[in-house]
Amino acid sequence: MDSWRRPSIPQLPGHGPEPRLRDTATGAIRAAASGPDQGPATIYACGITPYDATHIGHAATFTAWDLLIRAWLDAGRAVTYIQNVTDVDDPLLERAQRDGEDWRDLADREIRRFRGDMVALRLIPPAHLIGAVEAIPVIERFAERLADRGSLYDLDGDVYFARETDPAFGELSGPGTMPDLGLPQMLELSAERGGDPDRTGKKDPLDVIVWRAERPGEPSWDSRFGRGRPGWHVECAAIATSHLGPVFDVQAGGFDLVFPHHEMSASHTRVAFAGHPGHKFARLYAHAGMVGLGGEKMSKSLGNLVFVSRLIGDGEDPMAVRLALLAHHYREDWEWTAGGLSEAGDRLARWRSAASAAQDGLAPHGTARATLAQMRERLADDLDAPGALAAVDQWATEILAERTWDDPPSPPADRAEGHLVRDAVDALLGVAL
Ligand code: 5CA
Ligand code: ZN
Repeated sequence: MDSWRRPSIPQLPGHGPEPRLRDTATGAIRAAASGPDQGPATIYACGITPYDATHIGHAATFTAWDLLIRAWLDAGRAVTYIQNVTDVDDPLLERAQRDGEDWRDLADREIRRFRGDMVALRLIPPAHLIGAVEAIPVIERFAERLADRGSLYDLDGDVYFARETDPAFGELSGPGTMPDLGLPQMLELSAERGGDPDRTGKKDPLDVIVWRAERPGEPSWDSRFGRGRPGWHVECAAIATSHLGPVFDVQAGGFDLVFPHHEMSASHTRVAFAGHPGHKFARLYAHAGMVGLGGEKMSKSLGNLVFVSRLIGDGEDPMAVRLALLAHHYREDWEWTAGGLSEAGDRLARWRSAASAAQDGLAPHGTARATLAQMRERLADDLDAPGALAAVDQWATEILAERTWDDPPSPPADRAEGHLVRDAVDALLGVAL
């Protein structure tokens, strides 16, 4: 499906360092991508299930990956970015049913709205935005690989993945990893997040559906597994590997996707590509904290949502919304508040005044370059956006203090200095001043 319009990205002098990121599996902070001789940096970000508008939690998570992509580009790396849209799945069908709407109309409307939100927030679009429905042939081919390796079984027409066929199951979140989930927690999370651990007849309660047989009133497609629709984890495994190959740099999503979603997609891929040499699926797993409202995780099922489109429709500056997101480290769990948004608005106004003063030459020599270096250093260190914001705050404070001088400093010797921080804020933070 169509992606969205790419924002302009100013060229900055020189390059920033290669970004480093915390890997959920090991807890280690390390280079987010393998060396440049291995080709472009590659990232697969799990996308929306389009049954409601983009809320601030989604926006915060996608903005984190946007910072990573901007840091890679600034480091001189080419980037291949893939994102999916889960445009057929239980929650979407349930919402369409509840509202008496055709599920396709609901998905199309929300995907259109999502694209608009992404453009307003100046997020770099993926090279390919891929819907589950359009990817059905790709998913079927991937599932055939699983079948060829004897890892699928039938239960009353539904096709399940036998996790016992993957000896490395748990590599992301099982015992010995940082999340260190034991079986009881895995069972609980599986039940909470779309699984069916209690269904009788399964080989293992954690086994997941790869192909769900047609149910009355549900959409379905023909396949070698019969009429039906794809499971959720195989959707992302198939889309990611069809574009990025069996090994890529970063698998990204919110923390709620660690288990079962990312564990299962990785497990599917290990089995599907058994025999392919070396490591499989993502080299690094990046997860963003959960944004809450009123003491609970913001979620479509709980209904405690702040929509990006509504904020913007109510006249909020999208750049203030973006700054409100960037005020929190991406791995933090935090609460959306009106106060946070108004502080972001104040910061934006301060930065805008400082940027015009700098353009008028009211900046002490060298401060812009030092600010750029600090921003690059902070962002390359596990996307420390609050640290980068603090560097720009300090620059703005110095410039706005200069304005009160009776005898302002002479215009910068280097004319580029006058708009350097404005360009850096744009290129690295995605905030247009
Ligand atoms: N379609 C699947 C992924 S394949 C899905 O999880 N869709 S979603 O619409 O529920 O979420 C889209 C992205 O936003 C995911 O990365 C998810 O982890 C993240 N997300 C959802 N709720 C929040 C929240 N409250 N705070 C931060 N991120 C969130
Ligand atoms: Zn996914």
